[in-house]
Amino acid sequence: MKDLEVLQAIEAEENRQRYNIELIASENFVSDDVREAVGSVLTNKYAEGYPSKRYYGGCACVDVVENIARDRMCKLFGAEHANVQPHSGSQANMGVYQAILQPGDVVMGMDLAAGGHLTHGHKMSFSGQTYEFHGYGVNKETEMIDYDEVRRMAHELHPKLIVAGASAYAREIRFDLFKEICDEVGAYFMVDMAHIAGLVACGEHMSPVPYADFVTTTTHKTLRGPRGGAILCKKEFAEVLDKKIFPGIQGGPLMHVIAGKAVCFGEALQPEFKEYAHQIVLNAKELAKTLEEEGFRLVSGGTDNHMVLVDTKSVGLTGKKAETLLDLVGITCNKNAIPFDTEKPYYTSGIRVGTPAMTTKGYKEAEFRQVGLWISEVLHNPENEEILEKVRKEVRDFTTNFHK
Ligand code: DSN
Repeated sequence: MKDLEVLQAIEAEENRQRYNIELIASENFVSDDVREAVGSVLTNKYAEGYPSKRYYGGCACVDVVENIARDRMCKLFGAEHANVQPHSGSQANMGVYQAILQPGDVVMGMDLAAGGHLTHGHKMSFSGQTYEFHGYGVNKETEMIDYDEVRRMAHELHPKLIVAGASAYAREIRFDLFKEICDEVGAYFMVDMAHIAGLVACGEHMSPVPYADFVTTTTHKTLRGPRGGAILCKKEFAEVLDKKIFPGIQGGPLMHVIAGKAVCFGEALQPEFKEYAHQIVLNAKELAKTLEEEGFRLVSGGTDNHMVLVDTKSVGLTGKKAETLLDLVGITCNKNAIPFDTEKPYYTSGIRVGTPAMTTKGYKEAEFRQVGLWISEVLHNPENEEILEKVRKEVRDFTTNFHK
């Protein structure tokens, strides 16, 4: 690259990814093939429309790519229809809302404060500003979704749509129960499976596809593809959904990213990916066990998926302080609100740690146990410079030897 200013920043980020332990639950490391697709000449091509129905000439090659992506995604999840054009998870969610809702319609989604996502009705997001969202949370004792409470709210509010899915929830989501509730009140059912898509693809989490009218996702989290979004739906909604994505809310699709999605779905169809997804869950359970043994309180007491939500107040730290301390020693995670948090969102009372990225690097239970011990050493000794320096060096030595 001739642009040295940009090159230097990219190289610095390459180093950060090489030597840090990446525990952000929504991040991953894509394969060289995915990167090659995303960095390909397909970035040069306009292709508004859909395969065989484009508004530009010269689309024969990108038509092939988009068809491969759609077919593979349907096969991977056993779905009837796929739209692989959403630029992001947020756009995927917007596309579904616009396909079936009118402004002001009543919708239920999981509260951001309880582990939901901004686009599930937060007042600062288009979702909460356009529709009348009502947030459901988790039970105060179990810190898990209270399906009786969701049912009670649904019968009271008569929502047109119920949204399930979360970005900070470590337990299995019972899509079958959500579907029962939707049927009782005549609501559409949408699942945002962005965080768990890779687990769903491999049977490590209940699939929403048999139950939901629409399933949205991102492709870059547990699914380990390029940064982007996608939607699955039943055939009956295919036309209205496709029209909402284009021309409704997007123009030209990012064909290079769609090529990356096609490669990612192809990889996720391979037997090795099943092993990978299984290992993600084993690793999360090991990390949870280690942290619990080390005296941390875990939200909901453990994990069923790829992440662990840690109550850092249980060792006297805000989430922000914990995130900063771990960053100092080369462990990257994010502060995260925990249910019924009394701290402001900038500080929070917890951190979210996830296993997808380091499982890609080859970590198994033994490595994740060590990561848990380092987290414990740091967060139990926040003022001890000597210990912080010792862990920083241990992490650096370990990643230098272990990471490819
Ligand atoms: N922002 C993502 C996450 O980190 O969970 C969700 O889109």
